[in-house]
Amino acid sequence: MSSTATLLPGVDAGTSSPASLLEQFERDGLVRLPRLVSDDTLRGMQQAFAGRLRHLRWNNVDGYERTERYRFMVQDVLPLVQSLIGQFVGPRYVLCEAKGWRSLPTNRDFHGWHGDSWYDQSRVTGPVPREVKLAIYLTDVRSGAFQYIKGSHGKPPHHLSRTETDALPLDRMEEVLGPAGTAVLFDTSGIHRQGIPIREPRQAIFYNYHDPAVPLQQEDVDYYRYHPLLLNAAFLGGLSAEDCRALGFGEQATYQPGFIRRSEHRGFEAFLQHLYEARLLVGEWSSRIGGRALRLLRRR
Ligand SMILES: O=C(O)CCC(=O)C(=O)O
Ligand SMILES: [Fe+2]
Repeated sequence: MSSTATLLPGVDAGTSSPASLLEQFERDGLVRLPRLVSDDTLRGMQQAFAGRLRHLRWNNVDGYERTERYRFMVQDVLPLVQSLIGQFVGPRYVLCEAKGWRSLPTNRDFHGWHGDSWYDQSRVTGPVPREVKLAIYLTDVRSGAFQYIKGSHGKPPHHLSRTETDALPLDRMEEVLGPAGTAVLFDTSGIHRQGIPIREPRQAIFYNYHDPAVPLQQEDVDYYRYHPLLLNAAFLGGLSAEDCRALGFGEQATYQPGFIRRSEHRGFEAFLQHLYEARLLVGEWSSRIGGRALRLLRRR
């Protein structure tokens, strides 16, 4: 985990000082950040991500998750970045989710324009609690870019109806096209989506920061979204007290002991499990039979 200074090596004090980035973020709800990671780090992130995209997560394989047709989800990607977030979003914010996805080519607006719903809107009725995401592209993005309506943040987030979508001020839309390594920070209450058409697969990771004390909407409690981060000890050297706080060390607000996620595919999973057991059994028999045949051959 690096400090702000080392994570922002290329900040040009003239045009993108932290103060001007902050001003832009407050006004528009999003800000493109200077390149946050070195070429080597980016390559490492791309390799690690590609490794997780090789297989569906299953049994002893830690791969991707698939719950929809157009995206492969990778959970718990390493939180490599901690930078200006504290300044941007205040002292109580914690990295609450680190995940990325590979989006597949399509013309379908499968996600649609929305603000991210995450907190319990029946219990939190005052000002919209701030949540920000830091997005980093791992592939060059020439289509299917992240799109954001500038200045639309700060209102209770929801999925937009057809009528609301038709009335969107698209002249205020920022489209974040850019090479791998492009980073953008956005207030998730602002209206956004992945643009269409997506002409080539896009890989991106999204780090989510909010105050874990804010009550979550029921659907995210049921799913155990924003579970405490699962971290790799190899990367946890030399952390400052602030790094530890921002990573949620000791934070139990969202922890659910013994959590069991309800599966929507129980029958199908049971079927696959039986099939796999049958496969193991066949493997065991064939190695026994093979071993016996080999012994017989040797005796001859
Ligand atoms: O994939 C995208 O570009 C949009 C992602 C998004 O809606 C989100 O992370 O909240
Ligand atoms: Fe979103």
